[in-house]
Amino acid sequence: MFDKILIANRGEIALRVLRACKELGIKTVAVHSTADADAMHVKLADESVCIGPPPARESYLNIPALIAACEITGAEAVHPGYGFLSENARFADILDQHNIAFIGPKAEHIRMMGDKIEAKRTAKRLGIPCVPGSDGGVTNDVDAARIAEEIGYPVLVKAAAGGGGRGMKVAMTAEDLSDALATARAEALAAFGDDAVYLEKYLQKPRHIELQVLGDGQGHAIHLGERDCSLQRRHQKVWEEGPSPALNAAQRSKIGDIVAKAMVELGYVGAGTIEFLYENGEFYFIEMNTRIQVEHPVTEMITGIDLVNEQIKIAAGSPLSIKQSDVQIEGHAIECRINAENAATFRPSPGTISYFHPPGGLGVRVDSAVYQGYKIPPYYDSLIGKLIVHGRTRTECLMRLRRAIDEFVVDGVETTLPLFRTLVRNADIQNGLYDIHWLEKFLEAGGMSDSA
Ligand code: MV4
Repeated sequence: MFDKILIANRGEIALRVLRACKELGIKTVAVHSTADADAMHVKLADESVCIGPPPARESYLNIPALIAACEITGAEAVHPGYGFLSENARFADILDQHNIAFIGPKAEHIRMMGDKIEAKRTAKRLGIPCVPGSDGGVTNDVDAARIAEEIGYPVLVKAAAGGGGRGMKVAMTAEDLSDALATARAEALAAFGDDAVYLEKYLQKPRHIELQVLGDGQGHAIHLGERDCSLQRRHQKVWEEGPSPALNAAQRSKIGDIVAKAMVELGYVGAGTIEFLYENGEFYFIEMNTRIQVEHPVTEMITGIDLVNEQIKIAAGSPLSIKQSDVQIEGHAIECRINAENAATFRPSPGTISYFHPPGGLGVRVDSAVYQGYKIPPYYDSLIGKLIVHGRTRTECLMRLRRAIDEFVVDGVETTLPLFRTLVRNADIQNGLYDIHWLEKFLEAGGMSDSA
């Protein structure tokens, strides 16, 4: 096992990783920008290193500074958290060249899944059901038009280097296709420096359902059920829950077995998430994330498995200690992302937290790195914390969530808590009847206009 881990991140995920290290008896090194000298992850770590000025590019994304911090402190491994360098294959390669372990998958798999065309080709080869579409990229309008006719309109043009919704354009009919291709290509080139695009059948009312997996690269891989992340705004998830209100145990086990077998065949190492669109009872692979995700606590609450602890043990070379039959989905969990933003307009509200009172009690978990008197720096994301609630049933979970939200007090900055107070009382949400467009439609219809 590692003796010392450097945590290449900030905020609540840095604390989350730190807690897993403490439980394993591993020493921790925090890194921080000059804007984060007062951050909680710095206070709680055994050691800390300042790695640069506030802009992430010069600190949390500064690979030479991170390598130097490892060498100065003698850290043997780096946990990247999510965001920043967590899906940077070059960073994984450079750590390897310095004999420092990357707590994550092989660089080759990060690279493969970062290219959405390659990811889809791999998924298809491994027997994972995919959205009907072009076999690889489309290079000219004539081929694209022929493929679009085959799959049927509407079609979606997607950037190979994309993900998270950037560089996507819908063509409702053949007349729209050439514009959609040109716009998607231009956006992809500007955003990613790569204009490769591919085509998919456009699914109009899917849910976003993702499966958590763990692999050890030693012949074992398991799935840990799904999270339903359909409630999002501008590709930012807002509310995540598991199990999905749309699935039953047989459906879960069928798709779960497919992805677990695929991960064995791939030799996947560590934690990963296979993202699907789900419509009319069918799963369609869209992407794979090769990191721990923001919403991982949903899975932890319904399985009782500490995913970060598993990531660390796997990176240290241990074979998976959990068999598929050990994974039992128990009860229901919901996570709300509490951001320092106006709950109706989503305008960021940085500033000082003058009062902070998180909720508690049975089945209530708050993953946060803020404290009373903490000044939220304007340089990074606006996540104040995550409220995760577990209940024996979805109904109990919703009751408990309603109570926990009402108990949560954050003063000094605006937060998205009022949004959750509204959502948890909404009939569609209570009935689990929502798709990926539900929240944006609800907001456009003035669902939060009283709070604006
Ligand atoms: C789609 C789709 C409909 N059909 N693909 C958006 C982000 C990227 N990860 C994939 N995305 C989508 N891909 C096909 N073939 C609709 C979306 C999409 C979406 C997906 C998940 C969650 C929220 C979304 C919001 C808008 C569009």
